[in-house]
Amino acid sequence: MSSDLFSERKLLIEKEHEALITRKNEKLFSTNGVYNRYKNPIVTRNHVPLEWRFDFNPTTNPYFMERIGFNAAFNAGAMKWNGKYLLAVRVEGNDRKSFFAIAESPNGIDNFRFWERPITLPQTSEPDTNVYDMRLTKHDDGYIYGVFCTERKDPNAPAGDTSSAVAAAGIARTKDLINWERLPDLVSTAGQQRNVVLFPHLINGKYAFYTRPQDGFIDTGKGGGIGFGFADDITKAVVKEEVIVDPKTYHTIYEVKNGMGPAPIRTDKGWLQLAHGVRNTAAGLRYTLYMFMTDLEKPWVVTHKPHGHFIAPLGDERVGDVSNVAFANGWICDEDGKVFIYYASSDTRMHVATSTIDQLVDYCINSPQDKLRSAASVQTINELVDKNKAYLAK
Ligand code: M1P
Repeated sequence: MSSDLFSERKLLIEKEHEALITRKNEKLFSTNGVYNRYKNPIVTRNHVPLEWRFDFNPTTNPYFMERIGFNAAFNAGAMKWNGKYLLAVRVEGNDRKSFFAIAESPNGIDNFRFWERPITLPQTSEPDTNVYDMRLTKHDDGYIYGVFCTERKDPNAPAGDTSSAVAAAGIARTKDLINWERLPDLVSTAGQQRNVVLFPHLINGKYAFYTRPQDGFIDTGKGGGIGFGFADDITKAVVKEEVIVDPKTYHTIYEVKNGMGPAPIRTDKGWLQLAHGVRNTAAGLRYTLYMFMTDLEKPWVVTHKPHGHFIAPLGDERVGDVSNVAFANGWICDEDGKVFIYYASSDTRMHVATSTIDQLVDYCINSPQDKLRSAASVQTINELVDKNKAYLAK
């Protein structure tokens, strides 16, 4: 009886899993013309390999029950590797622990399949309680770096406080994305660091990081926004000084906090940057993505910054474990200028949007800036109406 059940369930579950992974994705029409969304999420918890979830031995698992459950697959770093589109996915188990696992696609928009095993991340002398949000950087020094958040219980938390944590930037490097060398965590003057991104080139012989200094685990406190700093040695990375690249600002979509997304993309007009901004609402925090460009020689200097959000959670994307969140820490630029923007919705699943370098540069340079007041926004709209009237009257 149980052997029939085992076989029946195994057959059905394997069939559905394969159908999900090989499902073709469909590009959706874009009214804004800046990027295209796609119909299906690209990686979900249901993409997690069955071998990580089920015991395939009918003697020890006669009901073919799931032994290890997974809650979410989101916030993925990304890179092109041997012609394939790779995501370093934050996979979260039902036990709330996240880890990283590589999922690979032949085309960047569907058929994402996890490699055989999750990444085994070596530990420092202070073991991580939880790790998440890896940014991949292919560095000039020949290594691929994964910079991620490592979270540990706050040793100064009062007795009974089982939530307070300390977040730091963990650093690991690899040459094959399978074997990883763990380096010491980034040391900086801020109490806490999340959303740290390694810049792909040395600047004046130094490693450079985008940072997000903050006082507390949730509150940024006097941490002013996205920062930038240098470290002499990546094997003992210390950032002594951070300049603020993009400050959190009153009444913007990054009023409460912001954080850099993936490592920037170089264009002949400057570095394209993707970040997230957080504002507070009566319904809780709202995370959206925004873009800006920085100077080619001084990648900490903002040159162009469109107003408002670039991608906000839409429709089903708005609901999940942490609702109303769009978050991105990975994108891939093809040789022909096509850009794959990998974003997660509501801390639950991964999506892709596609665009091109030309479109994104045009968006950054030609969209109006945020003038920070309603009356100024109306003035900007009127300027466009006047321009259109003059053109259409010709
Ligand atoms: O829950 C939303 C996001 O919250 C954090 O982002 P930030 O550090 O900017 O607050 C991160 O934990 C991120 O993983 C998460 O998606």
